[in-house]
Amino acid sequence: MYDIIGDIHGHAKALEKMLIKLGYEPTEKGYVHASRKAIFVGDFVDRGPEILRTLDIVMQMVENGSAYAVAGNHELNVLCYYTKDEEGIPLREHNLKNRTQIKQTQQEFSEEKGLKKPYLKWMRSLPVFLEIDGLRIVHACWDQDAVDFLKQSNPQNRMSKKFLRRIMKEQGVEFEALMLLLKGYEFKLPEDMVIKDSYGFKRNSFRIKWWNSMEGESFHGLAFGNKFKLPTYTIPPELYFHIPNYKANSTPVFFGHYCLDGQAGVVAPNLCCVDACLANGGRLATYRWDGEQLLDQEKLVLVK
Ligand SMILES: [Mn+2]
Repeated sequence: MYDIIGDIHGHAKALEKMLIKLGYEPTEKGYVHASRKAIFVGDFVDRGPEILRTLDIVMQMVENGSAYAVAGNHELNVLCYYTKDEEGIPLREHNLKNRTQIKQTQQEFSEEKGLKKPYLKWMRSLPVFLEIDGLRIVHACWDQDAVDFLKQSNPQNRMSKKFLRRIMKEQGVEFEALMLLLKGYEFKLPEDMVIKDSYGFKRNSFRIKWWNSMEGESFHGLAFGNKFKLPTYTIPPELYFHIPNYKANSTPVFFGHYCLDGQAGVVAPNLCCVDACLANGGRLATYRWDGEQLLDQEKLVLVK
């Protein structure tokens, strides 16, 4: 059975503490459990103090069959930052905001010449989504239409250079589908409203929970957990947009990304967010899954 582990963002110590707590043993082939496998929901890089050590632990587990992993939006960003288009221009602009976001990762990569190449290669090998033994895993949002579209357009289900160059150039349906799975839905604020993200950069959109309806929510409530100063009045219905409902009888989905802190875990009987916001002073979360279709909050394990 599977242990689904949330966003790590370079916190290798918390990861090792979690693996030990779950009964994985350090061996020559990395962490191994006698009867279970780990599944990582992505976002290994950026922010934390030991990004390469985090990657080493996860990569070794994946390579030796002790774990699966999917890509997060931070892996996507790192890949686009270091991948150039046909004209030699990086797929992700090297502006202040993007340079700030990648800072820790870049610092660790630059400690030694040639260090980043194998890590980038591994990130390009990560599946965008995973369906396995009655489970679905994606970094941010399981949207069936987006999954079906990507299965057709990108059957290898990896973020190859060719795939990234194509979607970044076209900025079309395929790009939108990938963004939906790795970043989820974003709410675009009216022109006169601006917020700051956790890095202090101004934004006019923010992530919203795809498993909840917008009806009756305030701007403040919708921007859950963020330190944004947003009005507490109810969002006018003309600003709602439709988010497809994930059916209650569909396969359980595990995802990270939302930095839910104390709210992490089972958000619907078949939906579980395992990101308890380790990167921003929260904890690392894992759901221990034993095949159940109705998820149980008691099966969430947390470490500081
Ligand atoms: Mn994320």
